Amino acid sequence: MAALNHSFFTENRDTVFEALQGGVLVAAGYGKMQRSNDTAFKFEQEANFWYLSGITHPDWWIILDGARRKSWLVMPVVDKTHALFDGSLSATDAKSISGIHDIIDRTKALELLRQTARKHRFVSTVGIPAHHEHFGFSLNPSIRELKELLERTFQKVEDFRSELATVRAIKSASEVAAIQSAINLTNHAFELVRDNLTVYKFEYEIEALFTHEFRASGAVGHAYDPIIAGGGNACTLHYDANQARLKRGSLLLMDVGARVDGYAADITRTYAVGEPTKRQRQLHQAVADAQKRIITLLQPGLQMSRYYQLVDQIMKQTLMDVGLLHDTSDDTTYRRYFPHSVGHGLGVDVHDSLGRHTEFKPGMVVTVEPGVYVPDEGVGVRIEDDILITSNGHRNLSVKLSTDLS
Ligand SMILES: [Mn+2]
Repeated sequence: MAALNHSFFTENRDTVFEALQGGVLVAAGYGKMQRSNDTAFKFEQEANFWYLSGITHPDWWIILDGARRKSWLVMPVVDKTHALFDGSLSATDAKSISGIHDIIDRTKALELLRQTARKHRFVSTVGIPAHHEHFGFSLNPSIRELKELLERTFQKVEDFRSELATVRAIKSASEVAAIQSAINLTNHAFELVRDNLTVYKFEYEIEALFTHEFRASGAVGHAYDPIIAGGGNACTLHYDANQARLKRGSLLLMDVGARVDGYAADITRTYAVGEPTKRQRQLHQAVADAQKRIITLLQPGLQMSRYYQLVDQIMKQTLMDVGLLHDTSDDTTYRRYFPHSVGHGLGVDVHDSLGRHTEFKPGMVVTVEPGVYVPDEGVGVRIEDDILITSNGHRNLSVKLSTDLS
């Protein structure tokens, strides 16, 4: 696969320089997080920092001066012991990855920030992410630490997170190519699974096959924890234990995506294990039809609020058709059988924010993933494709993978 080179990150910074309108942005990469005792979790870089730099090592910072259109990378202090165990990134390598020529240390960076503060009262940073309280997440401390340092140096620190999300929501041709590579690899693995479905006895065997296909091709692996959910397990939306025995005569929901060149795929198919029942066929067909109708709606200029209204109409009709809803104004029942959003942006993050956009625009990549979940019947169906909004409509990037039941 064609790895992204420094011109990709230079192009990203050029886009962000425009958005900065002469301002200054200072952003932190993530630090390592403890897994247990003296071991760390496998390092995963903060998405915005990666988008701007391509650096996949911990504790680096980036400084962008929008007025001078100039960038600096700030190296962390790595002592000899840590360098021996974990490796470190040399200034030369950082330069060739990022295309940034000025690599400075923390002392130099503090000096540069103090100088900058004489000309700029405001500084922008990538602030603390939204939603973490809702999910009860602990946060990587690097973002807060940099923010506190900037607050000591500048009069005002502004959060540039949503501007960056707005910029990142519109994908360049190279980003679309990376997403397409991730999708092609994921589709290939889905086809292998589908064509050998009778061979597998357990969900984990299928997870292992996806992992093997992704790693064997040189991709970093899964963009998120894969969901391999047989029968009623599909009704637990974030089921990822993937341990259960597959039962003949049940449906199998798989929500899987590879990460290639930094970008995620996010695809769901629901297949029959053995001969499907009439009811299983009916539910699967209803979701497949709804998904096709929803994809047809997508075009530039469509207001997102209008899109969600139309999706609700289609999904309520779908639930009426299969006898699960009897009154379109009964939102409680509607939400019981279709409890999640119809989709999200897709990019570096598997749930990529669409920023401040309120309508669909060319270059956006979004998922379309309606589903119907009936715990009482031990069945869940979801079908998910990844759609690029084009100048005159849309293109289904994952269309080559059939949505059929087998
Ligand atoms: Mn998704």
